[in-house]
Amino acid sequence: MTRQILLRVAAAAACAAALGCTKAASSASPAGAADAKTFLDTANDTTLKLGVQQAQAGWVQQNFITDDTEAMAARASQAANDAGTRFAKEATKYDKVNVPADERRMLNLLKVGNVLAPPSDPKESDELAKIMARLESTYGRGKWCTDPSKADTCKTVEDVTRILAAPGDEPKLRAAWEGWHTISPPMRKDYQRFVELSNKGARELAFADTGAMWRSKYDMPPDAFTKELDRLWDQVRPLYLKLHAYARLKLHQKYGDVVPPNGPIPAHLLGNIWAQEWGNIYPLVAPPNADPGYSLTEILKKRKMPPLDMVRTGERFYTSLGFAPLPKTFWERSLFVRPKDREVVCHASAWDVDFVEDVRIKMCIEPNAEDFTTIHHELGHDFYQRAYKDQPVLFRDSANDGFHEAIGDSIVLSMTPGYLKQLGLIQNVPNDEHGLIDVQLKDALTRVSFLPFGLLIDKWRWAVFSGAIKPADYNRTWWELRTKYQGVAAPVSRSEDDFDPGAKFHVAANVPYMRYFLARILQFQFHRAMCQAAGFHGPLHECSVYGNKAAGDRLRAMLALGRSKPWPEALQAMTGQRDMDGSALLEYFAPLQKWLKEQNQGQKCGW
Ligand code: X8Z
Ligand code: ZN
Repeated sequence: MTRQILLRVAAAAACAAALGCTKAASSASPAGAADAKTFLDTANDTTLKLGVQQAQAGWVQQNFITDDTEAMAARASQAANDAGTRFAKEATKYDKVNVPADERRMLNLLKVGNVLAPPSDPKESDELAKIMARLESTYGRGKWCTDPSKADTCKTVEDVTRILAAPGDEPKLRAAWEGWHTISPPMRKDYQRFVELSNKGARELAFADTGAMWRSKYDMPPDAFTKELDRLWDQVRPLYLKLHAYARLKLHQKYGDVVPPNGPIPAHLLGNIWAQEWGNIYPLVAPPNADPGYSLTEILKKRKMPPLDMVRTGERFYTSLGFAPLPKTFWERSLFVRPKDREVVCHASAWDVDFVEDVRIKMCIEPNAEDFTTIHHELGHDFYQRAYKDQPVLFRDSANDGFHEAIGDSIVLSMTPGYLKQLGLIQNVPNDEHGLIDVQLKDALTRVSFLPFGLLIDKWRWAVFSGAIKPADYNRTWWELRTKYQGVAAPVSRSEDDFDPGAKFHVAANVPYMRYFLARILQFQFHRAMCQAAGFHGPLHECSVYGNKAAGDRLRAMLALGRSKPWPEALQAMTGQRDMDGSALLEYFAPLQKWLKEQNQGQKCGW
C-alpha cells in the first residue's frame, strides 16, 4: 500500500519533467498548474508567518501563564489553525491537476498535516481556541495542594515527580499519585467539548474524526498504519512481558500483597507519575550484588552539576558529530530552570520560533539522569530543526513525527558507560556479564517499559474521537487500556468524577502521542545505522558514536531532508531499511532478554 502512494508521486515527477509526456499531463490546463504553484507559494508564506506568530505567543504563554497570555496564544493558534484548515480544503482543488512531485507532496501534506481542525463557524472556532489554551494552562498551573488555602502546601509536577521517583514508602507514594491526579477533573468538561468541536472541523475536511486525521499523515493508508503499530507491538511485546513479570516479582517481594504476584502492578510503585518509565525503581529490582557501576543521578547530584553545564554537555555530543554549535540566542532565550516568580509550563519542549535559527528549549532541569537524557532528547529536536531549515516551509518537519522524537533518544543510546567515562563522570566501565546485565536492566526499565504506554495514549484518544468511547466512560476505559497494554492498575479506586488522562501533559495540551511509540522503535534503528556508519562491529549496546563524523554525516543527510520525502525513503537513506522494525531494539537488549527468561522460570508472564 505504501508503495502505491510512492509510485503515484514518483510517476507525477517523471511526467512533469518530460514535457507533454502523457495524456493526463497535456489535458491538465497550464493555468491549473500555475494556480497550484501560486497557492503553494501563499501556503508556504502564510504558514511561516502565522507559525512564527503562534510560536511567539505560545512561548510567552508557556513562560508566563496569565489570563492575558492565554488569550493571546489562543488567538495566534486560532489564526494558524484556521489557515491550516482553509489550506487543507483548498488543496483538494488541485487533486486532478498535474504538478511536479514536490508540489504534489506539499498539497498532500496540507490535506493531512493538521493536528487540530477548527470548524468553519467562527464562533465555534473561537470557542475551540479558548478551550485549547485553557486546557494547557490548567495543566501548566496544576499543583497538588494538601491544604488548598495554603500555597506552601502545594506541590508542582517536579515535586511530585521527585516523590514518586524515590521508591519504598507505599502510603507516601499513593498520596502523591492521588494528589497529582486532582489537577485534571476540572478539565473533563472542556475535553469533552474539545472532542466535539475538533471532530466537527475534521469532518469538514472529509475525515471521519480527529483521530482518523491524525492517522492519515504517515505516507500510507490510515488502516495500514494501525496494522503497522500492532505488528511493531507484537514484535517487542515478549520482551516487555518478561520485564514486567520480573519487576512485578521484585516489587511483590518489597511491598507484599499490594503488588499481586500475578496481576497488574499498581501504577504508583513504578517510579514515575504515569508509570511510563520505570528507571527509578532500579534499586528495588536490581539483582543481589548488582553493580551497574554508577548512578548517574547520584553523580550529577553530588557534583551539583549546574543545569547549563548539563545542556552544554548535550550540545558537545552533537558538535562532536560535526553539527554547528547552537546559536547565541539559544542560550539567551531558552528556559532551563523553573522560575520562582511566575507560573510556567514545565513539561520539556523544543522550539523553533522563526523556523530557521531561533531554536530554544524550555525545561525545568533538575540534576538527575532523567533530565540529562531529556536534554539530549530536546536538543535532538533543535538540531533536526536547523538541519531542515533550507527546505521549503511546508517541508520543515521530520519525515514522520516519530523521527523527530527519536533523534535525541538515539544519541542517548550512545551515552554508554564508556562515553560517561570519557566525560569523566564515572571511573570504571562495568566489564563483566554481571555488570552488563545490570546496565541493561536499568536501561530497559527506562526504555522498554515505555512501549505500551506510548501505544495506548492514542489508542484511547482515537477511540474517544471516533465515539467508541463515550464521555461517560472516559476514565473507566482509560484504565482498561492501561491494564490491557501496560499491565498496571490504579492504586486507589477511580470513578467518572476523575479524569486521569488529563493528568498527562500531552492529553491536556493535545499533542499526539503515537510518535513516542514510533520513536522507541526508530531510535534503535537510527543507532544501529550510525554505528554501522562509524564502522563499529561489536554488540549494539556497546557502541557510542561520540566524536564520529561519519555517523554524524549519515544522520545529517537524513535530517536535512526534513519532510520532503515519504518517510520510508528517509529511513532507507539512513538505515537501508524501508520499514520501521523492532529488531534493532531486540538486538540491543538480547543479553537482557536471555537473562530475564532465566530469572522468570516458573513465573507467570502477563496479568
Ligand atoms: O514529551 C516528551 C518530551 C518532549 S517532546 C519531553 N516525551 C514524552 C513524555 O514525556 O511523555 C519524551 C518521552 C515521552
Ligand atoms: Zn520530544
